Amino acid sequence: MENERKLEEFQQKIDANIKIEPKDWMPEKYRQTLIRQISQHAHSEIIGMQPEGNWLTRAPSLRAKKILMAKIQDEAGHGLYLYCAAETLGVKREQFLQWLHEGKAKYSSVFNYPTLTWADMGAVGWLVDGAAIVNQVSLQGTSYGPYSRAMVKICMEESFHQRQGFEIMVQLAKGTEEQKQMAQDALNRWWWPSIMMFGPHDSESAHSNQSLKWKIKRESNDELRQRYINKTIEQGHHLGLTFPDPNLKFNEETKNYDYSPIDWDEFWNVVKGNGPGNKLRINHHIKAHEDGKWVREAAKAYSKKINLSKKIA
Ligand code: BYC
Repeated sequence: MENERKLEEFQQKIDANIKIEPKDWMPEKYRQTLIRQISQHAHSEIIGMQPEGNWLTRAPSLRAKKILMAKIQDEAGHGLYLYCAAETLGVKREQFLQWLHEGKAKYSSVFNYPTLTWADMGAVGWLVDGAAIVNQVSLQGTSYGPYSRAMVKICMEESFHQRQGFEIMVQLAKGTEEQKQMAQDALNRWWWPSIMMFGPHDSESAHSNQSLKWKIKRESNDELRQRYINKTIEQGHHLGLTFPDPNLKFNEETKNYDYSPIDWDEFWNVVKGNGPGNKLRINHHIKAHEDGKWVREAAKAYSKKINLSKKIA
């Protein structure tokens, strides 16, 4: 009875758009869902640095290199805010990383594709960050306070990232025939993976119903996917590029773009660890984590020393 009353009060708070804070009572399933989603979101930001890091040493100008470096640093910062938000739910960062390394935690499927040319830096910024923004603007309204506040800061930086990518696409699309081809090829390869970022269709989404009821998610996978498609098509037309989907058509009745069926076999294959870059990404993360062990130990030893000297003083 006591639990039922608490659950009812909890739902009333959610319905009244009152944020849930770390010390508030929450159903265990709400906590577990947030732990899963926020930590996966953090892992996506961190693993997402790898495909772009691949081009840092080969950026075509000092300007392009500085901008790309700043963007990648921002992604690291986003990962750190999100790990902090997830830690408020009672799980340590080391645990999150262990789940990632053991394959128990996911990260966005899109980061398992390779970045083959400089145009991919444009397509990742334009499409991948563009998709991420649509999802994250919606998540600013999530019911868990620390996650919502992290999203507000992250979204400000993401809009700069999307523009960085679009600028590269504009330069290439308006450049030589060969550069235009590079831009087209990058769009062809990143279009479908960016659409898959929003997750399975609503009818197949295991967590959506409960997450929408608890306002962890504010809009469904399909609603966000459609918004992303509608806005991105217009931008692609501005670039003079074509989308790799013959069925992409504006539907006067629904005021949305219709699109071809998504290849869910490909999506689940990548999610299950068999995409072109899954092993590379995880192995690289494990190595970087092991290489950084001495830094973490030194930082801990230093903070112990500081605390000790404070006690003595
Ligand atoms: N990839 O019931 P569903 C960035 C999984 S990074 C892999 O709909 P949910 C950037 C899902 O986890 C921004 N797995 O789940 C960084 C679940 O499996 P589990 C990344 C996926 O959670 C660097 C199962 O499928 N953004 O911006 O209600 C450079 C069933 O799905 C994916 C976020 O992480 C996927 N794409 O909804 C550039 C956003 N989709 O966990 C850019 C935060 C689904 O039961 N996350 N799955 O084993 C979310 O908004 C939600 O978690 C999702 C999925 C919409 C992704």
